[in-house]
Amino acid sequence: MSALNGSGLNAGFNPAPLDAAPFSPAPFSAAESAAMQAALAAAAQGPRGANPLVGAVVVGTDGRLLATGYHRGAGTAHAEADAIAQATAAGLDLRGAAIVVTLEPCNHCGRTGPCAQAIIDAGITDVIYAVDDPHDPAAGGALTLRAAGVRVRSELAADAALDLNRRWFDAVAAKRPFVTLHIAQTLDSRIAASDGTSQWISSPESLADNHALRGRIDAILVGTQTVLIDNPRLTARNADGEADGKQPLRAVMGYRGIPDDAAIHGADGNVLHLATRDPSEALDQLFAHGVRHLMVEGGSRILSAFLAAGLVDELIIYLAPTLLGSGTAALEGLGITTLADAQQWEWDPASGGAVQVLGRDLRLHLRPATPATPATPVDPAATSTSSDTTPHRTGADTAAGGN
Ligand code: AOF
Ligand code: ZN
Repeated sequence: MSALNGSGLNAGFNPAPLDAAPFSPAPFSAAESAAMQAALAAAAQGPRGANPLVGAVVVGTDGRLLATGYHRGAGTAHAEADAIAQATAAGLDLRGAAIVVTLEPCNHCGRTGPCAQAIIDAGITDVIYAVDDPHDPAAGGALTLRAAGVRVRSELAADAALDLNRRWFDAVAAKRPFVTLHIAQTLDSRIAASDGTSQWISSPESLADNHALRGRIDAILVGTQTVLIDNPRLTARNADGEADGKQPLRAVMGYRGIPDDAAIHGADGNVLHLATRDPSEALDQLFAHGVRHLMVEGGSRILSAFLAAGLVDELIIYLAPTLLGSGTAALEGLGITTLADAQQWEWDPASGGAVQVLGRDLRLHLRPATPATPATPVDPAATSTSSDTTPHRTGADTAAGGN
C-alpha cells in the first residue's frame, strides 16, 4: 500500500539523478523500480471510474525522471500521453528514453489515441509496465511495441498495480459497470427527517462535488420509490443550478411505473427503466446499454441492496455535522446479525484522498477491504465427511470486498 499513501507523490518531478545501480540482478534496475513507485503514486491522483487509475514516468538515458503523467478519467489523455506531452512541452528529446507505466500501454483508438503508437512515435525504446490490460479492446499494446522494435518488460510492482485498481479489474472480468455509491447523510446516518424533508442535508460544496461526479459518470441510478417521493431531476448541474455539460443516463430500478410528468424525464428523455429489484440484473442491463461507470444515488433500499450484494466498488459519504435522531436511515439493513459478518471497508487515499473537508461537511472515500486470507486454511478432507469442498465462510468472506 505504500504506493497509495501519497508519500513521494512528487517524486516524478525531482530532477535529481536516481541511483543507477551498476549491476542489477533483477530484470529491473533501481531507477526503474523508483520510477514505478512514482508512477503508482501519480496514478492514485486520478479519479476512479470507467477507466483504471494509471500513472507513467518517462526516464532519460541517464536514469533521470523526465516527466510524470497520470490519467484523469474517461475521455481525457492516458497516462503515457500525458507524460509524453509534458516532456515534449519541456522541449525534451525522448529518443532512446524509457517509459515506466502501471498498466500495459493501450493499443486501441478509444476516446484518445493508442498509447503504444504515441510511445513509438516519440522514439522511446524501452517500456516497462506493471500488469497486462485485461480490457479486450485496449489490450495488445505490448505486441505492437515489440513489433516496432521496442524493448518491453512487465510485472514490475505487479501486486501493487493490481491492488491499486483491484475493483476495476473485478468489474472488467465480470463485464459489469464500475459502481460508485454515494450517501449524503447526517452524523447519525439519516438521509431524511421523519417528515420526509431531505433538502439540503449536505453543504453547497458537497453538492458541487457530487454534481462534478455526475458529469463524469455514464449513468445514475435510483429506485422507483425515490422517483415517486422525491421527484429528482438527476442532472449534472452548475453553481447556478442549471444542467451543464455531459449528462448521465438516468436509470430507475423497480417494478412500479414512472409517471409521465416525473422530473427525471428531463428535456432529453434520456431515461432507462429497469424492471428489476436485483442489483446484478440491473448492472447487466446497464452494461448492455454501454454503461461502464454507474453512480448509485438512492434511496436506502437501493443503497442497501447494492451493498448487501457486494456490488459497490467505491463509497463516497458526505457527512454533515447535523443530528436528526429520527428519520430515514441511510441503510435499511444488510442482512448482518453478528459482528463477525460485518462488511469491512478501508479508507481510499486515491482520487483526492480518504477524507476531504467540503464546506462544513466531511467527504469520506472508501473502498471494500481486501478479503483477509483465513489464518488457518481449512482442509475439507480433514474436517468434513461430506463432499462439499466450499471453503468455510469467515467474516472476511462476507465482506463487500469478497464478491
Ligand atoms: C493506457 N493508459 O492511462 C489508461 C488506459 O476510453 P479510453 O480511450 O480512455 O480507453 C479506456 C481503456 O484504456 C480502459 O478500459 C483501459 O483498458 C485502458 N486504460 N490505458 O494505456 C491509460 N487509462
Ligand atoms: Zn492508452
